[in-house]
This record gives sequence, C-alpha cells and structure tokens, in this order.
Amino acid sequence: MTTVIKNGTIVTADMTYEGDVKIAHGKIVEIGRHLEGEEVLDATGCYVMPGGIDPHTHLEMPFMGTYSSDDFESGTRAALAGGTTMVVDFCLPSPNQSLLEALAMWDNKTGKASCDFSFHMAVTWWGEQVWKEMAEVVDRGITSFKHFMAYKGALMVDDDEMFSSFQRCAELGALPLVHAENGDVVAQMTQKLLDAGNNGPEAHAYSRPPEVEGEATNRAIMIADMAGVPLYVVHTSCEQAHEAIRRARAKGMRVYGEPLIQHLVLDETEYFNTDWDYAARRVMSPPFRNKQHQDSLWAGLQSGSLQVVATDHCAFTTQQKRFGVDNFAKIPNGTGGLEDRLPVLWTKGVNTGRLTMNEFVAVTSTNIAKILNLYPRKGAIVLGADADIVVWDPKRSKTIKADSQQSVIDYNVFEGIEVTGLPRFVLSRGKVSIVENEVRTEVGHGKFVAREPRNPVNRALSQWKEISAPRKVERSGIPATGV
Ligand code: DUC
Ligand code: ZN
Ligand code: ZN
Ligand code: ZN
Repeated sequence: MTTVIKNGTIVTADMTYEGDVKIAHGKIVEIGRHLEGEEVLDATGCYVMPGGIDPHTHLEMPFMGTYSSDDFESGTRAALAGGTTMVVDFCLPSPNQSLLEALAMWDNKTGKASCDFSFHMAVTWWGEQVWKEMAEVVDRGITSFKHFMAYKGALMVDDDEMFSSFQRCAELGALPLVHAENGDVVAQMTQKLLDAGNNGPEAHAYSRPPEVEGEATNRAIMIADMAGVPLYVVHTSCEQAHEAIRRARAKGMRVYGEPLIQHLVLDETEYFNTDWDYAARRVMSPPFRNKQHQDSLWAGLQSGSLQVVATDHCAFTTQQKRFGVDNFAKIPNGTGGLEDRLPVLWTKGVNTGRLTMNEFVAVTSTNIAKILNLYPRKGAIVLGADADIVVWDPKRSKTIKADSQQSVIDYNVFEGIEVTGLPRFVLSRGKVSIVENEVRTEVGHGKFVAREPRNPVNRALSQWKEISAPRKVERSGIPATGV
C-alpha cells in the first residue's frame, strides 16, 4: 500500500518547504508536488516533521523498591499520541549481573511496543566480564553506555570504574552517557536533612543542589577527555552543568547536553506545595530548579550549546510515591512526560519565539538521531528514511489533563497547562498510529533499531591536548636504590 501526506509544509532541522510525502513499505519513497497514493492524509495547514525521538525513557524499570508503571505498551502509546515515534530506553543490570542477561530481561518487555525503540546499556559495576560483554552489546546494536554518578549503594559507579568504562567505550566506538550528580555528597546531605527532621518532599531538592550536578558534570567531562571519548550528559538541569558543557565544547570536545521538558517549564516552587502528594509526584533527580537555571537551559537550546530535549519518562503512581511518606529519600524518583514533550515544547518554545520550527525539529529529533548514529534512517524527511512522521497542526489546542492521557498513572505534572500545537497524524514506519484524538496504535508494531558504533571518529579531545604517546626519558645517571 502507498500513503501520501498531501498539501503540508515540510519542516526539517534545516529546511521549510511545501511538498507531499509518499510512503511505501514503511519508507519515504518520494517527495514532491501533486503526488498520488492509495491512502491520502490531508496535511493542509499543517507542518510535516520527522517524528520525535525521546532518547531517555525508563519503561517498566525496577527502581527504588518498585517498577515504573508505564511499560512498553502504555509508554509507546503515550509517545505516539504526542508525536514521538521512537524511544531509547535504559537497560539496567543490577550490580554483578551479566549485561547480556539484563539485556535478555529487557528484550522480554518490548514485544508490546507500538513504536520503534533502542536501548542504552547501563554500566553499574566493573570487572573483566563487563569489559568483555560491552563488545557483545555493541555487536547487538547498542552503542551507548550509561553511568550513574549518583544512587550510592545501588547503581553508582566510582571514578575508577567510570574511567575504565569510558576507555572501553573509546575502543569500541561507543558513546558514554552520565547521570551527573555527586552521589557521595547527595548521600551525606540526605542523612543530615533526615537527622534534622526534614523528611518532606521539599528536602529532596535541598539534598541535590545545582553544585552537586555542576561538580559531577565537570568531573565526567574531564574523565572523558582523558579517556579520549565523547560524552553525553543526560538531564542537564542547571547553569553549573550547562557551563561545564559550554566550556568543553569551546575547547573542541564533543560533549552533548540534554535538558528535560520538565526542567524547562516547571520550577522548584512545585516542591513547596502544601499537598504532600502534589509535591511527591514531582520528585525526580535532578530536581526542578529556579527561573535562572531554566533561562540558562533555554539559552543553551537557542545557541546550540545544549542539543536535545528529552523526558526521562519514569512514571510512578501516587500510591507508589507514598512509599516515601515518612522519608523523602524513599519516594521513587521520576516523572512522566512522553506524551507532552512535543506539545509543551512547541507551546513554550516555538509559540513564544524562543525556538524556530527548525530548531524544534533539531532538538526533538534530528540532533539525537545524529548523536546516536540513527540518522538519516530516523530524524529526517529524505528518500529512504523510515516514515516516522508527525503531521503537526499548529492551531489544535487542549488543556493537559491526566484524565485523558495515555500514561497509566493517576496524575500529570503538566496538568492544567494549555498547549497549542498538537499532532493531526502520527505515522510509525508508515503505519497511521494517531489521528487527532483517535489512537490506532498496534501492539507489537514497534521494532528494535540496531545502531552502528561511531568509529572512526570517536574522539573528544580538547584542542590543546597532546595526542602523542608518553615519551620515556633516557637518563645517563640513575642513583642506586637507598639502603
Ligand atoms: N532520575 C529519575 O528521576 N528517575 C529515574 C532515574 C533518574 O536518574
Ligand atoms: Zn538519571
Ligand atoms: Zn533517567
Ligand atoms: Zn505493524
């Protein structure tokens, strides 16, 4: 069957032009005027854009004594409903677990996916087995490795482990990712707050100030530079981390930063709500920041020093959040956002003039497709690309409400925000999956997308760093060993 998207304006990361798009066998086969096909989708008044790619989700993930509630079924349905056509989820081996065994567990969850997906592999411990299995993981098309610098005693790795893993990534042409927060400082501050009787959700934010993130971001960048590998910093939430990324990039390093839609629009005052449930539902790491930090993140997206907007979608119900009713450190960390990322970013970014439409496509799709080596199969409207497309109606509006969302949780952190700019059609490899409010997703339609390593260009070196091998000095006189 052939499908034609007619009469729309095609918007990519670098071009805006009138054109029809023809699709066959899930791929874009023709772009031009007056195209015909068996199925016709009318895009009059709409923008035809590459579907969103969310490179940061946690679906059905075991975490903090429970499982995140959206699985690959509800999670990918939420993604498609909001114009996102691919997610990259995290495979998390428990300490000492084989990476391949963890991967088999994660593979088992994905049969329900209705859009395409990939994985990042987490390195949560270090040893010869991990070193070996990383090569096998890369062979299976997973070419990015996540490192938690926080969650001490659970997922956290130390600098020795991180440096070893970064060097291995350099060898394999893989990209290291970091969750950059100083886990030792967080653990100590958490204990101090609890000892002083500060056990409410607002203390979560006090336990992880921006300095905690700035320090870890700087440290990870320096370690990546010494390992000679690029670095991707997930959920960049504050000026201190952004500053470190800007500085590294100015030195010639390939360092990337990923603000979340939550951090761009929600601020720390959310934690001071007197309703415990309200505040606890917003507990995530890093926590929401103040207006100055938000301005810094927007500036980064505008200038290009930050490249990607993600969600860190990790959804817990109110009931799950209540595990931490006596102790904020037990509130499962995470918020949702998969369905809302594009509409909220369009409303707060494009409609306000902060971002151009082309920049919107870049930060929601094309940039991450390039960083993760998915481009131009994903993130592009070109001949031969997968027909992962959103037909965007800039005039459609709604008020975000938990009642009408695809996520299975019982609230939405964006509740009450009015968005203008919503999908008319969403196509996943050519399959029409969303028609305005009508969900036509197909469980099992989503497929794993294998990625190639980044060799031969997989370096991060700052421009004035010596690349030559260490030189041993030959000496004529060497003192005898002391007695
Ligand atoms: N932060 C969260 O808020 N949830 C999942 C993991 C993370 O790093
Ligand atoms: Zn994280
Ligand atoms: Zn995360
Ligand atoms: Zn299908």
